[in-house]
Amino acid sequence: MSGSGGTDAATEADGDVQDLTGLYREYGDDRLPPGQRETDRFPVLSKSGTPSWDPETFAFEVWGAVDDPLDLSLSEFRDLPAVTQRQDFHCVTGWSKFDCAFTGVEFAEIVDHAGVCDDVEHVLFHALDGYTTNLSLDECARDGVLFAYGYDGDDLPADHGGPIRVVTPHKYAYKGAKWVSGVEFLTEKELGYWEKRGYSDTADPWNEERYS
Ligand SMILES: Nc1nc2c(c(=O)[nH]1)N[C@H]1C(S)=C(S)[C@@H](COP(=O)(O)O)O[C@H]1N2
Ligand SMILES: [Mo]
Repeated sequence: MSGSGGTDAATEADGDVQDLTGLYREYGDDRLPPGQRETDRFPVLSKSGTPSWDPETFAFEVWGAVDDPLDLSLSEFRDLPAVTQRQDFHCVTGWSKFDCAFTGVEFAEIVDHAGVCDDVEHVLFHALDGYTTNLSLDECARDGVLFAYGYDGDDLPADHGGPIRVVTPHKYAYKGAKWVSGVEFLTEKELGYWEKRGYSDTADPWNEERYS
């Protein structure tokens, strides 16, 4: 679970907020990764604008090498156990936003529900705008990887990936698919949208892994 498990009543009235902002200590002394500048804004970065979706028909699907493929409505997804975490956000274009409060379902929760097969090593996330991004199963299983539907105590804004997005505080933010609609568990790696176009597959911000 989270490192310190601190609480912050200012960001979430009805529960504990896990503090993951100390995650950088695993990588070095600096919370701000090299070559990044801190911003108070939360810029929007999307390859092709914000897709539209219907809350009545939206489905979160899990398939691939799993025992129980999932097909969850938005309300079913929101019924899963959730956490709120304070964590930092690092965009490969050079900005970082500290102290984002995301509420959502931990990756491990989805692994449990779907019964991921033993030989799975890779994950490909699919999104409503056709975006994809890949991570190893180990990288997904870390604290901080959430399917977030809340931000700062409200619904996650559509521009930032609502109804559901992935957040990956230990990676550049292109590893977190906005408008995530599907998770595919794979025994062989498949590269995602930016990974195919020359961005780093490993994407470690403290090691400045921006390009491949
Ligand atoms: N579906 C989807 N997810 C995406 C993207 C995208 O274009 N489509 N862009 C990625 C990139 S490059 C970044 S930096 C972050 C930006 O998230 P934000 O717009 O909330 O700041 O989303 C990532 N996830
Ligand atoms: Mo990005």
